[in-house]
Amino acid sequence: MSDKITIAVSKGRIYDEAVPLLAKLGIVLIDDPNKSRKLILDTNQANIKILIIRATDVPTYVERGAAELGIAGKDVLMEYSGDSLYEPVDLGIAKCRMMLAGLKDAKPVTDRPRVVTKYTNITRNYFADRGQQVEIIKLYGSMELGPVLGLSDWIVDLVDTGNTLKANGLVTLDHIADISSRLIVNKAAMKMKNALIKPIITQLSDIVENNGS
Ligand code: PRT
Ligand code: MG
Repeated sequence: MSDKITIAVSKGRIYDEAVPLLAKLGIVLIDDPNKSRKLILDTNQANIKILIIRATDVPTYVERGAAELGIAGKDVLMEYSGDSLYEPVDLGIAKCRMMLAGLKDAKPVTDRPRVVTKYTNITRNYFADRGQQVEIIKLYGSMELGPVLGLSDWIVDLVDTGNTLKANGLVTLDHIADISSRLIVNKAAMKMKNALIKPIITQLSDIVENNGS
């Protein structure tokens, strides 16, 4: 059995908030992804590497065992269609809310409102639960433009400060889910490398419960 552990993380806000958490476990990055083009980063522990990939790819790498562990937003996990991942710890980082939003001075919507989003599964489930017919239009970014340019009535997107919505004349209409990042674990690795993975889970849970101290 290999004693190597690879942790998949996305660059940006998750990486920025994950680094201090990992440091509390004694896992310290040697390479800086903001200065290096390396995608597999060394840490101070010879058997632990950090993989830097796109946020939406993290569940795929972990489910298929290319990485034993990963850190992924609940939004990405809710949208992901695979179902064989363990999700043992809510890390409480990169927090935001999944919201339905629309134009501030919107006209009443038609019987089949159009919704732009990059989260088509979450949006489909949300409206199915409410028994409301909608037309879902997939976009990969700048969702806020949908209602502004008449592409859609509503958007489903993540909101943190609310500044992006406000700057585009949009208001929130409903709260769909609270979002934070989770530790995810490959199922086979959980069995095969339990001696390495279990302490990481336990320590991370303790750190999060004690509010990061
Ligand atoms: O950028 P890339 O396409 O590679 O991937 P990504 O956009 O998924 O990565 P990144 O780093 O932007 O987001 C990673 C994770 O951070 C997401 O999956 C969420 O779990 C989490 N997160 C937390 C957020 C936000 N807060 C957030 N505010 N992700 C995105 N946003 C965006 C939001 O989509 C909107 O465009 O920020 C804007 C709104 O912010 P406010 O502060 O103006 O409300
Ligand atoms: Mg982004």
